[in-house]
Amino acid sequence: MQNNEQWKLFLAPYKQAVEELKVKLRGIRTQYELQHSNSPIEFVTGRVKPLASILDKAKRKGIPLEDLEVGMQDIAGIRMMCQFVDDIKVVVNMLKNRNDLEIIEERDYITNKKESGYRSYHIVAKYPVQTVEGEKKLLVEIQIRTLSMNFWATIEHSINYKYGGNIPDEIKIRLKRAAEAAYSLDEEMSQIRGEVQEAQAIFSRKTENKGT
Ligand code: 0O2
Repeated sequence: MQNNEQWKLFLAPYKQAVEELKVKLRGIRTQYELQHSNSPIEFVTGRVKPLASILDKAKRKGIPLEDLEVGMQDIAGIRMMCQFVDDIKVVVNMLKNRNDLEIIEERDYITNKKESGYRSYHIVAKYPVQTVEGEKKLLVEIQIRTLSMNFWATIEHSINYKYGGNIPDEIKIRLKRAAEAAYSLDEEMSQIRGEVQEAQAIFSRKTENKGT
């Protein structure tokens, strides 16, 4: 692949996969809301990896550009945020039961957090996209994490970017401490999960009544 047009063509089905999955997974959240039950999904985001990051990662990991489709699992990326750690299991099981996803790998960085302090549950799945040439099964990476894990990962990602992957030791220590604080926050919230969900149900009924 040399020119911009060829890259655009290569990335188009990935963009479609991300857009479709965002709609589908946000739809699940809406269904929970309409049923007046607490949704295990707080919000869903998605992105196609920018070309510069694809080239950078391919170089770093020695992936030949002609093998990107099989060699790079996160060109299409979806993130699903949950309020509570226990919701993550519910979301993972829901994804496993979908007919449009074929799970091929799971990485549990919650039970086994990364050295950096990173926690998240990753699923790599094949997702069928209808293209001009017919159906194409593409790899998508779905990251499932709590709001607290997401806050930490977003901040750490920017700091890592700022320092080109070489975060100074002093900041690394602070980030590890922040990761521990994020873990404690998840633990504390899990302890009062019932209270939180009851309050949210009352609040959503109140705002709904005001709207009618
Ligand atoms: P971006 O900008 O999110 O697309 P590797 O990429 O080498 O870390 P691998 O085997 O390709 O690992 O897949 P893995 O472990 O599932 O990690 C891929 C993605 O997980 C990363 O994508 C990040 O989004 C996230 N991630 C993994 N480790 C960390 C971490 O220590 N801190 C943060 N903030 N995120 C992490 P990219 O390619 O880094 O970038």
